[in-house]
Amino acid sequence: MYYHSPESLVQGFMGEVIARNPGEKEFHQAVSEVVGSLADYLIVHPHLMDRKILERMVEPERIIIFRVPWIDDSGQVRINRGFRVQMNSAIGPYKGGIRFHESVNLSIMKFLAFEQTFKNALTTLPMGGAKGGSDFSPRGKSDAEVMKFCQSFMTELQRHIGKDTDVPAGDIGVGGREIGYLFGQYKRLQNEFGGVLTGKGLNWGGSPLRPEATGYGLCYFTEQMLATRGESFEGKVVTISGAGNVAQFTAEKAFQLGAKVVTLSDSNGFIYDPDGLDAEKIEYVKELKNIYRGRIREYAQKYPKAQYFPDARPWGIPCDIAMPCATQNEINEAEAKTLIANGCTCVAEGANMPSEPGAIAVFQQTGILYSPGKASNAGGVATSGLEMTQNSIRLQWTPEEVDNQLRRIMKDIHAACLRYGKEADGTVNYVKGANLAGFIKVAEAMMAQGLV
Ligand code: NDP
Ligand code: 2IT
Repeated sequence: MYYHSPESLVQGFMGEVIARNPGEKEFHQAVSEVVGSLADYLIVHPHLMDRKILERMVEPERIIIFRVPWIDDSGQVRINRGFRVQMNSAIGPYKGGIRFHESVNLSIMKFLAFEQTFKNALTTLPMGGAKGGSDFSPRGKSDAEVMKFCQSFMTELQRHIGKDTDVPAGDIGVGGREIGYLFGQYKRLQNEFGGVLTGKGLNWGGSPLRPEATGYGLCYFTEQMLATRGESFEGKVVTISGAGNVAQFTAEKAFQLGAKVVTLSDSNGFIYDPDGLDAEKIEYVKELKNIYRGRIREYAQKYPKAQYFPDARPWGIPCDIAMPCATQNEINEAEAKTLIANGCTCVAEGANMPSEPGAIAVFQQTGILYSPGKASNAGGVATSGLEMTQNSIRLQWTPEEVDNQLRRIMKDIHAACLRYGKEADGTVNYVKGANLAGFIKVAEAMMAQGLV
């Protein structure tokens, strides 16, 4: 298919994607954002279109969908659906997290696997793209139920993964506890102790700083963005959504870098603490969420100066920097306008695709610093890549060594965004920069490897 203009390319290509993948709205959204960034480049590189590189990139190499039967504590039979989308292995083994959440469906799995392919290419490490998960939610389940579910899930998944084939990790609803149960079952079935999952415990093959890595990396990337305008975290008011892995360590690093973090949230509401979260309060949140598996509203009971807002998101609270760290499509166009009207000058995404297209347009039109998740949250999977390296050489590095590598990687990703995303007027389009840099690396590998 020959396209005369970038606009006709986007329209024609998206028409085909939508017709071929009906109803997969999150997948359409993720592809549309990428294709929009690539169109100018593709028009002047027609050989990539001739070889249908883009068509191949939106067609997963393999999708596995499977039944996950288990028995709950009351003796009832439960059936969930398991997924693994192995999107692209051009630059390394499939790599990407596993999400356990009631909303999980094929569209969400495909959007996440697609994003992961570009993100992993940006990390500078050799990792392909994948994502998996289930419509099972660990929330409200006992440890025994979570273990039984994980064992059943892995009983099927183990056939399709391996340390040099596909290496899953955590995501929403999958943290250290779930990775432990999944790893135990894999090891038992395969009789092999290896780096088949990342996010493992420190004394059984895990990497120092993997739990911290996504949030810390997000802050290192944001520091780089702020530095382009001669600014830093020092004295800035930061709003964060989510209260899970990414949100907790984003809050911790932002606080360490001198910011005042005033919000956290979960799917029921958000807390606003006008005094800001300090080290002790962040420790409390970690304990509340990771050990007691409580709700964020309990924060306002523990710290009465904080207010809890049920059924609301934190974007109405005035801030300098907003860091969405919960889930996809959690900032809409109206919320983006409110953020800007209240003086926000930087939005750095910790979650995957947290901003709706209308919100992204607002950020870009007003010229604030805005980074897409696939660039700014790549520190998590990058540190997973470092965990794979440590597993391969059977060594464990120190936290300082891993932190230095993480800082270096986030700097390199930022530099790649500048290289490919700098506009004529000197501003940086981080969406374009990240998409183009990731695309070129994967496309070149695909071209070199022939039609596979
Ligand atoms: P967690 O499960 O640890 O925490 C998720 C948090 O987001 C919880 O506070 C949860 O609240 C909230 N949340 C989840 N779904 C929704 C929803 N539909 N609406 C509102 N709030 C919601 O997950 P992570 O912190 O690991 O992941 C957060 C985001 O970061 C995701 O987009 C993930 O894909 C992305 N990410 C994660 C990485 C990692 O290394 N873990 C790496 C890169 C990106 P509740 O308890 O109410 O569900
Ligand atoms: O979205 C992501 O990058 C993750 N959930 C982390 C994936 C990984 O393999 O560490």
